[in-house]
Amino acid sequence: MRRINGLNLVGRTGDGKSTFGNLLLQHSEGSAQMPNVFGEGAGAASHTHEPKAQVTTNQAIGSFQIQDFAGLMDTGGVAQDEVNIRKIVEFIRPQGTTKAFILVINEQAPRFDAGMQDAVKLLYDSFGPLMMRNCAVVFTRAYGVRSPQYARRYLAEEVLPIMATRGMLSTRSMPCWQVNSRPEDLLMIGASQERVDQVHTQNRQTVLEILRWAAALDDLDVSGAVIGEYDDQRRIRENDQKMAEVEAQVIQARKEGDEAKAKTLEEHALRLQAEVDAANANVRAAQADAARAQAEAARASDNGSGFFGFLGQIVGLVVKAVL
Ligand SMILES: Nc1nc2c(ncn2[C@@H]2O[C@H](COP(=O)(O)OP(=O)(O)O)[C@@H](O)[C@H]2O)c(=O)[nH]1
Ligand SMILES: [Mg+2]
Repeated sequence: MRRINGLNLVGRTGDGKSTFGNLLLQHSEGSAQMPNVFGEGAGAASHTHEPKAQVTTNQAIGSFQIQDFAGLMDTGGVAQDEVNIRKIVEFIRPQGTTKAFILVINEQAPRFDAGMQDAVKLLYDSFGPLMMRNCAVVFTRAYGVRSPQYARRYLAEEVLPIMATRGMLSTRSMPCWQVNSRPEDLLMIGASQERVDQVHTQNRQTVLEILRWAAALDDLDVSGAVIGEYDDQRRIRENDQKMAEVEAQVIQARKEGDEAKAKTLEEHALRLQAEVDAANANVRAAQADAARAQAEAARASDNGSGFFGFLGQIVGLVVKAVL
């Protein structure tokens, strides 16, 4: 199967997924000007729109398929959310693997509230814990008022700990970027053309960074994604099942005296075993990470929650290190 390298844009309606998708297309190709493929703005923000995809190739980095989806946490409510997330899962699963999920958040009104948490959790429960390793955040409408440190802190304090308490695999270091996807709008508030050009240049650098980040990721296996029903144990069972089938074929070939066929099958079995071992190790590592993150989050809320809880932990660690 041709590898698709999907970059999946998810987030709240109106936060700028489609506009950012167009920005990715515009800057990923050499100097080519891509038309705006993804419908932007109020009319296009309808909560029922179908997934849209567009391939883009950067000679140095690779080919990616930008995939734009209807908004999470839509005005259509929880039921519409489920419909939309089902569409995301059904669209991506047949692709076999995917590259990355990009959670798009409007920097001017960043809210990781209960509805958004539910939506992200549903995605997580559909694609599995490894999804979080292929996940990043892009803050849109970043007008330069909030620093990159602010963005990272927002993630570390407001998003990742909540993910952990909601049982999602969490790290303190999810990559994030800031963009202003509509630099021309700055002219309307009196910015100079020079400033606009600067933002274009920054956007281009950011887009290339994101593509490089995505290119370096391991593919995420999505072939077993079912909405809300990701099941590690089932995946491990399925892998073991595949192995058992090939081993049975080897035995059968030996019985039939077909040593050449048995050898070929055995080589196949060895390759498969390596794949299965790697997949299982990944799943177990993700489970261990999730358990650790949960325990950490529980400790943090014992120590007083949020930033100061986190600070307390760091102080605790430093004290331990000194002792
Ligand atoms: N100035 C500015 N406007 C943006 C930015 N991102 C999105 N918008 C505007 O916000 C509105 C919603 O964006 P859209 O991409 O349709 O959001 P979606 O529903 O998440 O796909 C549109 O009018 C965009 O022009 C940004 O980075 N800067
Ligand atoms: Mg849109």
